[in-house]
Amino acid sequence: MDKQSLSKQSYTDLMQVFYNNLIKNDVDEEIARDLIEKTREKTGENNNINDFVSVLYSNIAEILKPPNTICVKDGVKPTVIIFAGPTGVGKTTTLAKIAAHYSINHNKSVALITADTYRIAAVEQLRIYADILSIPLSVIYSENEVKDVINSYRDKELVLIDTAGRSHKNNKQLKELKTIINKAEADEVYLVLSMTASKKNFKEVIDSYSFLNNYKLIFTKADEAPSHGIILNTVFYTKKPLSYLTTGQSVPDDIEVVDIDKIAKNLLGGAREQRGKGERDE
Ligand SMILES: Nc1nc2c(ncn2[C@@H]2O[C@H](COP(=O)(O)OP(=O)(O)OP(=O)(O)O)[C@@H](O)[C@H]2O)c(=O)[nH]1
Ligand SMILES: [Mg+2]
Repeated sequence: MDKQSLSKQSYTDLMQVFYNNLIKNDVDEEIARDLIEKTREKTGENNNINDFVSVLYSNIAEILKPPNTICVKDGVKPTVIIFAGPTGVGKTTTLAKIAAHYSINHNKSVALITADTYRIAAVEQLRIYADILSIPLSVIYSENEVKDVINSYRDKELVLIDTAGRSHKNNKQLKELKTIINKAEADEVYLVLSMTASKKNFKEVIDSYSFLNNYKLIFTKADEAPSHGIILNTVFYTKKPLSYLTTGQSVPDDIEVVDIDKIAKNLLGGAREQRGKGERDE
């Protein structure tokens, strides 16, 4: 038996340790069981710690899949992107971060549209970012205006549309969102979800957006989240691609493309607490 090999009992203990870690990281029990079982089947009687960990890692990475981010089309028409999601998750802040990234780092011509006229301060919030970036912002008051406003930005390369936060329990609001998304004929739709959302109602939230055929996932508030389980759970149930992760309130810095390797390793680890950015080792 080589150094890394384990007795049958130790192998069972090893599976239990990793199962417990997944659960501590808020991975759904069903997914955690499935992952451990698949890993056991693949590693078979070869009771080797390294094999077990690397197969489990691959099984997690296989669910997460490589990230799929904004693709700005070459051509005459602007790429139109729409952001949707529950209230207060960080849609507007994330849109501002992305607008800054494309306008400053990629030198793209960007325009913003907001359909959020529900909250008095919502338009003002976006107007401040538009002014700082010197990019235009249009406000739409009815779903019927969206196509005309998009057409007025024919000279732009990227048009980002913000929508009002919708309660997953409010069917009327969700219906309005559906109409806007249909009328906008956006190239890409992003569903923005907070990593601090309760594990209890996340399926309900996801189900309420099942009217969207095609969307990508953005996760916010990684800096405040207790674990990364919600990311794995959401991808597992929706089968939608991950895109960006936001890590704080600061515009434009606190956003990154999802790092699958980091998430998979995090899910395998036992530490529940995530450290804030200011607490990182230098
Ligand atoms: N800690 C943390 N806070 C964030 C992050 N992203 C956004 N926020 C904060 O979350 C709060 C809500 O952000 P908004 O961008 O207004 O959220 P929203 O989804 O547009 O909200 P509604 O339009 O009202 O539905 C603000 O205080 C943001 O600064 C993040 O990654 N981490
Ligand atoms: Mg908003």
